[in-house]
Amino acid sequence: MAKDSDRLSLYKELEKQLKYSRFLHTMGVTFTATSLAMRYGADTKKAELAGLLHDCAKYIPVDEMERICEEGKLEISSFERGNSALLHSKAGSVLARTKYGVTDKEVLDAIRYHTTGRPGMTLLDKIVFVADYMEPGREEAPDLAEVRPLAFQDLDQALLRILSDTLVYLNGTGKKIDPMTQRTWEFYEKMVRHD
Ligand code: DGI
Ligand code: FE
Ligand code: FE
Repeated sequence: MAKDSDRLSLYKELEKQLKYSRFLHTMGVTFTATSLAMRYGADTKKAELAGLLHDCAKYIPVDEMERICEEGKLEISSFERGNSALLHSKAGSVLARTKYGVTDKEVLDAIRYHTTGRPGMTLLDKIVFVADYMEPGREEAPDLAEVRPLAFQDLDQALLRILSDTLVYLNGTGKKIDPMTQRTWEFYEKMVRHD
């Protein structure tokens, strides 16, 4: 994304590739991530690029997502297999590299871990993860009115709050928790409570 014209063509391409509601969500994540990057001194261009591409694989059939991950040499755990909610982030990071020409590892990792997080997230990982949850188009989560201002005050506190609420939500729906989501929560629970 060296030139402004390249960036504009990426916006146009994603508008074509995504359902309109997903494109609007993508725009929301992009400008929210960019704003958080300004607040926390992260690279705004990287935040923009990761926000734009974070859900680029969302509408690919799940067997195709698996094929993309395998081609990209990303292992699929038995938990992830067949689960598009978990695989779209991994497949998205491969497509960001192979189809959209992203070479920056930080951007690729922020896309890859945007659904589960990971222990020891980078600042960019956190920004994309938090922006995905709180962008203005999101309405589902009950705690958004608190999370949104908190994200601009204390990013780690907001991250822990989102992880905790996601676990409660997943338990409520009977969905199984991915071991990576669980490990991420444990990591930040210890870190944020004891610092
Ligand atoms: O792609 P988005 O809808 O913008 O958001 P996302 O990438 O955070 O994906 C959210 C979906 O992923 C949502 O349906 C819940 C699901 N999810 C997140 N963590 C886990 C999970 N599903 C399972 N089974 N286990 C998890 O740990
Ligand atoms: Fe996603
Ligand atoms: Fe998203």
